[in-house]
Amino acid sequence: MDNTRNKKTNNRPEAPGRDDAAGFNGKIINWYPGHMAKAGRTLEENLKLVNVVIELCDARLPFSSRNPKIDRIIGGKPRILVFNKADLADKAVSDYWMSYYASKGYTVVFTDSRSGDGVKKVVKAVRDVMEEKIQRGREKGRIITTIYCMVVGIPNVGKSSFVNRVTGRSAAVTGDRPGVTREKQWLKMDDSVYLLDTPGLLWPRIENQMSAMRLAACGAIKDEVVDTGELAAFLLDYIEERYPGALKARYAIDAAEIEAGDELDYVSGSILGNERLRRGLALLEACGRSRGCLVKGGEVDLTRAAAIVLDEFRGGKIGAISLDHPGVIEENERIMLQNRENDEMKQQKRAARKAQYRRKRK
Ligand SMILES: Nc1nc2c(ncn2[C@@H]2O[C@H](COP(=O)(O)OP(=O)(O)OP(=O)(O)O)[C@@H](O)[C@H]2O)c(=O)[nH]1
Ligand SMILES: [Mg+2]
Repeated sequence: MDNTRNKKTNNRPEAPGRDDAAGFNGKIINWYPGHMAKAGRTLEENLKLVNVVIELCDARLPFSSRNPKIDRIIGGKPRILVFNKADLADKAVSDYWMSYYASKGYTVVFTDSRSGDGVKKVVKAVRDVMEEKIQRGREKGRIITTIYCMVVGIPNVGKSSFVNRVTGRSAAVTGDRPGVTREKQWLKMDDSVYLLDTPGLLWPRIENQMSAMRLAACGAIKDEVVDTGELAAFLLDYIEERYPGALKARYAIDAAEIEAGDELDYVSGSILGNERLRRGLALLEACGRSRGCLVKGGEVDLTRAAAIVLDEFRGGKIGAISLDHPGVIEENERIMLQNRENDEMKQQKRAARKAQYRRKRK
């Protein structure tokens, strides 16, 4: 992005590369690189070896950090929905999502893999969801003595931290267990519950650009492929709206006194819409000024300011903040409908162009 605001320029950030981009700025491309396809195949193989799936999500994003195709991927296997990084999320919003998913029949646990909070509850939940199956097996004379699980989740939700924490970094267990011959290792969660040492990587909900923004804000999408200025503007506008006072406490800025600029020189076509973008950029400029991110002429270096804000948000320094508020499901439906309509329109236009071309050639 251009470093300063209020300066007319077409010097937009370079368009992200074709197969490794999330974009924003009105353009979304296929984010996931080729290795995701391989990861998907490995995941499928590993899923065959386990009885229970631990779906690890980000507690700040109980909707956006879930894989949209997860049900199809794991099929009918028992699953525990674990929301990690609960220490960084707003407790009241987490409670909402807890009831929401519980009402849909999910077993839900919130964890903090850094302190270990809630982690033991996951082991108990795994036993509980298997109880019925074990009982049914017993009735048929089949004794199930060991439960095998695996963790699946999108990038950066804390899969490795969770695996380490829940197994107490126990030594990998080898022996007569499924997968061992294929060089897979099982870690002990307790005497009869084992966890595959390598978590499965899933892709997040990127078709929805608002979810993609939230994911990027939490670090699940690399900064290199998004516009960090637009991202920080989104985040600050959201925080000011939902957590009034948080920015004042952290950056000593008074949102009421900050005037949004008239000019929007860049990121036109942002999903945020001009009004939110203007407000967010004005807040970003104020945060940058307050932190001394200035360039010659006293203008604020927005790229530096954005890096500070994003880093502090991710580290929980602005407060315990949830980005998926209860309205995101309806918002998602609206966006997906809009996406479908746009796709249809594109197809119609393409078909019309083809027909015209054919007519001309005749
Ligand atoms: N505050 C907080 N930070 C966490 C928690 N769990 C993990 N982290 C941090 O989040 C970052 C990512 O954690 P990882 O365990 O590497 O996540 P991952 O899902 O294995 O990441 P990839 O393998 O890159 O997909 C690290 O900086 C962790 O310290 C948590 O519960 N709370
Ligand atoms: Mg990892």
